[in-house]
Amino acid sequence: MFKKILVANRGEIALRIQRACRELGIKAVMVYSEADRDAKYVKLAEEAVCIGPAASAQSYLNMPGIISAAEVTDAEAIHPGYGFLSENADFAERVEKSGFQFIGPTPESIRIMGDKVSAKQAMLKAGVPCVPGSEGALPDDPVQIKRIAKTVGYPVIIKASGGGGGRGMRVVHTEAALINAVATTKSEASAAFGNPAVYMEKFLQNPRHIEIQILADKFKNAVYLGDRDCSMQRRHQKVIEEAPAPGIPRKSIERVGERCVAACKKIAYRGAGTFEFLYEDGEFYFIEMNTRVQVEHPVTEMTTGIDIVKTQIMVAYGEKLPFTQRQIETRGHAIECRLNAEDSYKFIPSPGRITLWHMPGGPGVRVDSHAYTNYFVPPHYDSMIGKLIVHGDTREQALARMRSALGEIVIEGINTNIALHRELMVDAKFMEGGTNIHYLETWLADHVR
Ligand code: MV4
Repeated sequence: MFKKILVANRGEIALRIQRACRELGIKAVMVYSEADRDAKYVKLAEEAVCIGPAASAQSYLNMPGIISAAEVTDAEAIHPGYGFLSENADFAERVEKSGFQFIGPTPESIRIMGDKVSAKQAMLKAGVPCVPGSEGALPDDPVQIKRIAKTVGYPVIIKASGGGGGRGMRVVHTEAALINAVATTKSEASAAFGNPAVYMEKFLQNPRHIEIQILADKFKNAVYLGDRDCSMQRRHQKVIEEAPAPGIPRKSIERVGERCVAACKKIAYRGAGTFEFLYEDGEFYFIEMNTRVQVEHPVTEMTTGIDIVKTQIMVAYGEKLPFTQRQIETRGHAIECRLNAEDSYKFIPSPGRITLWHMPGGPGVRVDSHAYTNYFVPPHYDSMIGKLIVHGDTREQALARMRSALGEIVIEGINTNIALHRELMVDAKFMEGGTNIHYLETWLADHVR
């Protein structure tokens, strides 16, 4: 096994990776910005290297700085976490060219999935169901664009090939608006992603966001670890995630899971990955693949008992997956609430000193956070300061445990979204299960003056 891994990230995921390393007997080298100098996981680390000032562009996105840190500390591999450089194919390539193992898929896989047109083409070819739409990027000819839209049927959505995660999209309801919408999306895409290519899909009006977690090794073994429902979101930021997705027949999940596994084998995918789907009227439609460990991975760890981060490290080293699909069983229900340093209803970020941090416990309760009493939440990064995850035998038990756990939480000194979570856990529609991607935003519009 690796003797030393460099963790190229911050916050709760840096701590999560450090814990996986410790369990595997691997030394973790942490890199940190000047704003994260006092982070506990930096003090707890075997080694830590300051890679620059607070601004991400000069620290957590500084490729030469991170690779130099790996060189001076004799690390053998680099774990990118999520966000920052985790889905940057050029970084993965530079890491490997410098002689380190990138803990993630190959640069080629990252590149294919980063380009949404090539990702969709690869998935279509591998038998994964996709949203009906243009075959590849849209042509320039307006007559042809109109013909494609007519075939797909309005409303359609124009998406930037270089986009993803909700960036660079435009819904079009009529032919009259089509050509202008395509032109605007193209010029925005060109400016934002350096790639003007756009594609078209049928616009699904009320879907749920369901994703499939997969793990694959370097020997074309791949498994799926079940599904997650991430429909509770606001402005493309997930707020609550759960596993399994309530009300979806297990047979449907098995079918789509098997398609994802087949696709992984076909493209020789390795590492952890997530297939994102829209789910509407009983059908799955692939939209994007994420080639990193995700924020919400713990709900899957809780229902499968599999340590996703440890497995990422093991397969990156070259070990075979230690389980087959038949050995994977999901048990019970898990829910995750993202804990954000922000106003519960206005969503204004609330960095600053946490004067009291009291976390819940008890059966089936997990807290993934780097925060503590007296921790200073820096203003330079994402507002997520931790995650509260609960597991129960049933969704009802998980909900009860989440309510109880949220009741025990005390965070003083900053504003948080705990009050929002407390309200959502007693919301009749959420308790019923199966709310769509618009539910939370509609709820907020009705509940917040
Ligand atoms: C869509 C869609 C409806 N129809 N595609 C937004 C994020 C990006 N991953 C894809 N997104 C969407 N694609 C078609 N054909 C609606 C969304 C969408 C969405 C998807 C998942 C989670 C939240 C969302 C919020 C708004 C729109």
